[in-house]
Amino acid sequence: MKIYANPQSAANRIEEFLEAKSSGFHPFGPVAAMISDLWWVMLAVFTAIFLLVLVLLALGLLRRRQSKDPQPPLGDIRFITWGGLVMPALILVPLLVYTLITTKKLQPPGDALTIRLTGYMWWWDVQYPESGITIANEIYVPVGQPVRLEMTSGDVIHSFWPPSLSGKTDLIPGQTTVHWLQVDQAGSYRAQCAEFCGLQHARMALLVIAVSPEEFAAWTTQRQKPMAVAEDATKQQGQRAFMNEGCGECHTIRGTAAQGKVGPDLTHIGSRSSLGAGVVANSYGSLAGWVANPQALKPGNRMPPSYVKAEDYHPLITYLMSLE
Ligand code: HEC
Ligand SMILES: [Cu+2]
Repeated sequence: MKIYANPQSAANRIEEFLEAKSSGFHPFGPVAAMISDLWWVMLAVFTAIFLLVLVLLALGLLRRRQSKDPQPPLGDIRFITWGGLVMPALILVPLLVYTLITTKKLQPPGDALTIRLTGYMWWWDVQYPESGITIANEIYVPVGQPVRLEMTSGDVIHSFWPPSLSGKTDLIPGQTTVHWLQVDQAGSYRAQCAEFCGLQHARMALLVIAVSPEEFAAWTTQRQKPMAVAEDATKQQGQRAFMNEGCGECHTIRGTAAQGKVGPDLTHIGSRSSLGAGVVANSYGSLAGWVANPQALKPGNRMPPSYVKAEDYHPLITYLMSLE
């Protein structure tokens, strides 16, 4: 896992998405492991019961009927007591206790790093209140540290689901749901919106990127800088175009007049691994394509087509890619 020094290389960003782990069968942290253990125990117990029922059914079918009585007696009361009351209680009560203990353990620990996650149609806003960083569609976390997620929604109900890190948690408008996770191994992990939320629900992905604590500290320092200084003429022209075309009505670039809150924060768009919440890997080409016609890459999304002048195109994209 690297924090990109050079935004030009699209290849490793594609890899990042392709290699992102996303299987609930391979937990990479304690929260996912607890859920997965519980699931395996339940699967084993209920498979055993299912097989037992099938055996009893087979025995019943094979056994020759003893009497010609059209209404056979209800059966032995002991069979009903044991099979209908005692056995289910012996199986279900321990499972209930196990589930309650797991649920208790799923409460976030006190010393966690807080991240605020807000779902929008169809992207994720990610804020680090302790360091004042805002990014979108990816969450950087330090390996081995509990992360407390405070989640809400800006429009409809969404659901955050990183299968190899934790279960699903709903993001509900007007409410804050709290959950936590911890990643034990550096790497990228895919998360997905798991609550149908409209046209582009399926393309509302999110990457959880786990880096070593040292890399995370470096990342934090780097992302805290407002990326405002467009040092050469091309980038300055690009920055002017951004302001003149109304992009700043919807997007924020910290340190500039662009303070819009309708779309993702673009302060560090140059280092984003993907565009459109996982639709394409971020590169000069895909960024130009996105700005020219966002509706082609992600039909129905809430960014209107832009009318950037031909001569402003290259400067605008160069400027945005330089916002590492
Ligand atoms: C009416 C509001 C609006 C305007 C105006 C607007 N955008 Fe967007 N933009 C959005 C929204 C909403 C998204 C998120 C779309 C999605 O992924 O579903 C977005 C996404 C993006 C992204 C992808 C960000 C990411 O992390 O995936 C870029 C880059 C972008 N816009 C650049 C621009 C530029 C450049 C302009 C001006 C030419 C502009 N936008 C104008 C609302 C807007
Ligand atoms: Cu959704």
